[in-house]
Amino acid sequence: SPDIVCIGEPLFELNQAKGSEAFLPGHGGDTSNCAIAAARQGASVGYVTAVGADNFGQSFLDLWKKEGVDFSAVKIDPAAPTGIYFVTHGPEGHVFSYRRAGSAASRMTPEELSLGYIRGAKVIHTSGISQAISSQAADLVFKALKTAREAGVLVSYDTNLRLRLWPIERARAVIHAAAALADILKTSSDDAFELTGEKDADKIADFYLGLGPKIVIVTLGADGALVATKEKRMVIPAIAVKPVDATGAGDTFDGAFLTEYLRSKDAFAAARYANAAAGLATEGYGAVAPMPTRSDVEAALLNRK
Ligand code: KDG
Repeated sequence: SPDIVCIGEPLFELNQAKGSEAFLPGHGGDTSNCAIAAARQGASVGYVTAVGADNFGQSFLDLWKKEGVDFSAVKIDPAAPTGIYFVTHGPEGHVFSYRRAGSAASRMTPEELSLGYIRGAKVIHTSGISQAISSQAADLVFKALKTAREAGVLVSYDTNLRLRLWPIERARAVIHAAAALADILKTSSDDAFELTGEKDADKIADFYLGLGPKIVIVTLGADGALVATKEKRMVIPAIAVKPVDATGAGDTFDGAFLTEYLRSKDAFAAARYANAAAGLATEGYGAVAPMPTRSDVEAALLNRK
């Protein structure tokens, strides 16, 4: 298996740049974004999902091939479409409109999960979105989390709360059950406020460390990210960027963080790297197109403060 195995749903993207009538085609889906971000940093990565036997599914297969993401565990479901979403940009930032109900990925079942692929990884990464798309997808994710834990594979989980996909009560119950099985838990101050009622980043970190993860990351938008373990915590400031679209920035953080964490086992150094990668990913439209490569991130760490 690849070192990093991501699990979830890719979404074909139609993104309307500010002041434009046209929608630019692109690729999104949080866990696919994470996989591609990790591959661009040089990691060995694979993806577990299902796509339809349609043009959008094919364009993802082409993309993963080009980016070096292993898709041997991707199922093609001839009876269901690949999910799509639209991104528009308003005064509050980006807005997502989903066309994903009944998608191929939402029809994946726990029985289809290749346990060997999970057990052979160094870390698996999944999210609240991967569990929100259907109850069988949620069950598949729980099975992957338990399989990974039993095999000594690290578990990374991003809360990625999307309240258009499920009600807060269910999101909270499922995400917190999953967080209790994670080694690395990333949330944002916005997600965590909805999920826990806490506004203070240290209290949010305390809450999630209390559920079991050894590393908790709370992203703080323009204020950077708080990285917390039981022994140590640190706020990593954001780098200077000219943001146009934050879509996929958090996923870029995840992919870059996991790549660096596997190399160095230093959560603070990995978060500093990931924070720079995420900043750069906001400087262009779309989730995947503006994701930086390793040399872009290394240059930004030297030149942008
Ligand atoms: O983090 C960006 C993702 O949210 C975006 O690519 C679409 O996966 C997506 C979702 O479900 O919102």
